Amino acid sequence: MNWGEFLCSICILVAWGLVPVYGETWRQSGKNNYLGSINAQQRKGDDTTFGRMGRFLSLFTYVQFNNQACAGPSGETGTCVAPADCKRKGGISIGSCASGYGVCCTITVKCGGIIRENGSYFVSDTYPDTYNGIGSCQVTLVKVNAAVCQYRLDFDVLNIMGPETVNHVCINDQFIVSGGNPSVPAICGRNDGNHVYVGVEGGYNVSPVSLTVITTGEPFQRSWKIRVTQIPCSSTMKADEGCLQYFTGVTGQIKSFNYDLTSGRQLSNQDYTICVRSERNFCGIQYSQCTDDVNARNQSFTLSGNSNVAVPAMVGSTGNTNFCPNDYLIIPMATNVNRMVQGRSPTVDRICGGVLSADVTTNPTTVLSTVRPFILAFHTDGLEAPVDLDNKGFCLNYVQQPCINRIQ
Ligand SMILES: [Ca+2]
Repeated sequence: MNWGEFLCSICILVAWGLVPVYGETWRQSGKNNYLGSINAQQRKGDDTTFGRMGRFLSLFTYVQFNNQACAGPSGETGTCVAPADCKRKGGISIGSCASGYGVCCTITVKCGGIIRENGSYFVSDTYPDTYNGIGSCQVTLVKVNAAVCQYRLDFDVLNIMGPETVNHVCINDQFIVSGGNPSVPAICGRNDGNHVYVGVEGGYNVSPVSLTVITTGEPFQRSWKIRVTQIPCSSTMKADEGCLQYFTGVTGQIKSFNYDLTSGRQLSNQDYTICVRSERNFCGIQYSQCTDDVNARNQSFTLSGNSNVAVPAMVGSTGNTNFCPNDYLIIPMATNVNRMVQGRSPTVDRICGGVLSADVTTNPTTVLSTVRPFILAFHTDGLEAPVDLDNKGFCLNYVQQPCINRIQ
């Protein structure tokens, strides 16, 4: 024990004895107070009055944890709380925080549990081992306070059985979110690193949101670890209304669910909106399909057609043979970058086929949209074979375009 910890220990012992007398001073709603180190301001002579005990308390102050997010050495996230609070909540310390006076507390909740702490993880009963059984594993989400408007679900790991191989429907395993808004499509397969937002009503006593993993009889080594972040209505991380996915930053990468260049299959029955926050002084956004170092031909944008052969980009909702009636990505008023203004075709909204382009072409092209807010809408129907084979969905890199540049 060093000198600071020694002082702190004495301070805690004395202070707890005073709590009944000075209770109101110690209680601050919604915060975890914990007596801690010598306060820097007070070392500078800033004397806070606590009545008769002022001089005593002027030497010490609280470390206010305030449920700040923290991270452990392996990248796991948690909440910075007093050690006793972590234990009381059934959490595990993954490191220290608040100058060593708090612990970074991570809470994992298994089947049948209730998630009521910000940053908790939903895991299988067998976690960290895989789960290979039949069943339904559900947790219920409860808001930490009335100011929470959304949950963000980060799939640190979500690896369950993929869709059947004919129509790519999730008939085996499914991850289901119920009770929130917008509705989350049934998701299956491999989704590590992806995320969704789930909106909830304001206030308390709202209808509950539950997360369910349904697993069926086929043998499969399933694993999931889903981080649940509670987002206040006033947060800059709050997604715009109706956005199932929300990306921030000037650059980023967007993938459809179960996207994997080796074994992934585009999921059927999808219908959702992806939003990218317009960063300050950015007026446009460019999308280009990701690289593919697995397949002989780039298959990072394969939405319709037989992906085992070269398929051109298809555009529009009707009018020619290469249009997109069933599965498509909507990029509002999309146009190809560097297309000559003279002779330019009208912009398109729907894109499908086997490469990303706003023209019917076999060459992948960077596509520009200047419609704000920046959104994409993804739709797939319930059929694939025999026309649509082995499509993988999409992976797009985006780059926002500054307003000072002449767009196009
Ligand atoms: Ca389809």
